[in-house]
Parts: sequence; structure tokens; C-alpha cells
Amino acid sequence: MKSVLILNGPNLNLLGTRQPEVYGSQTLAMVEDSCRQHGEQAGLEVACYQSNHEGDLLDQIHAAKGKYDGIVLNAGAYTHSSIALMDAIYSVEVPTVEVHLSNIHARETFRHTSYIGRAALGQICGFGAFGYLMAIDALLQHHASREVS
Ligand code: CA2
Repeated sequence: MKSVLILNGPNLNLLGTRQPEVYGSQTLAMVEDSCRQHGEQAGLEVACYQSNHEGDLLDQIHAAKGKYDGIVLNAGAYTHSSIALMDAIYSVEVPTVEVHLSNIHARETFRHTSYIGRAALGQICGFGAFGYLMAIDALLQHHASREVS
């Protein structure tokens, strides 16, 4: 495993500006920096991208095939609505870990459903920005276990 794409969806560019009790006080730039540092320690290249547009996120997922060994995806509110993002993850076959800062299962009922979760390797939620680092480790572990088997 050599490279990972950290992909963030709608409104996550606003991190650190409002609702720190729900999403923490770190800005997206801070979260991305700690992902880069964490990846560097494991010899990984980490690329980061954020978009508020579903089509942009789809394009990034399509372009990840053959380019990245894994995706860490916080699709924001598209998590709960986007069959298109789910289909894209299925189709590119790039191992994807779904991340949420908040515990979506402890919030409003409409946040309990994740289309992303059907196509992802797994889901990490409720651990704030640390969840992104956990997701990188989960991808590393996923690749390591496939190399020995
Ligand atoms: O907990 C998460 O990471 C979410 O993906 C965040 C999304 C929400 O729609 C999902 O249900 C769970 C919302 C991101 C909004 O982020 C903001 C942060 C600060 C200020 C305004 C928006």
C-alpha cells in the first residue's frame, strides 16, 4: 500500500467554524495535515480533496482507480442520500473506509442510513478527527493482511 486519498464531502470545508461540540474544533486543513503526517510515518503518500459537489466527488472516486490504494471517505450529508457515490465505490474497487466525525447512529434517524457503508470496507464514526487516522490504519491493515494470505 503506497497511497491514500482523503476525500471529504459537502460542508466539511467549514470544519472548525461552527458546532465544535459535534464536529470538533480542528479545521479541515488541520485534519488533512495530521493525515499527511500519519501517512508519512507509515511511508504512505496522502492526497487530500474536498468538494461540495456530488459530481466532483464521483470524478475523484473514478480517478482513484489505479492511482490510489485506498480511499478514506467522509461524504458528509451525501452519505445518507447518494446511491451514485455508493455505485462509484463499488465500481472502482478501490478499498474505501467510511469516516464520520460524529457518531451518526446516535443522532437524527435520517443520519442512521449510510449508502456508502454498503460499498465500504467498514465505517468509523464518533471519534472526531482521530477517525481519519484510524481509517488510514484500517487500510494499511487491510492491505497487509492481503499480502500474507
Ligand atoms: O459526522 C460527520 O462527519 C458527518 O459526515 C458530517 C456531515 C453530516 O451531514 C453527516 O451526517 C455526518 C456534516 C458536515 C458539516 O460540517 C460542518 C462543520 C462545521 C460547521 C458547519 C458544518
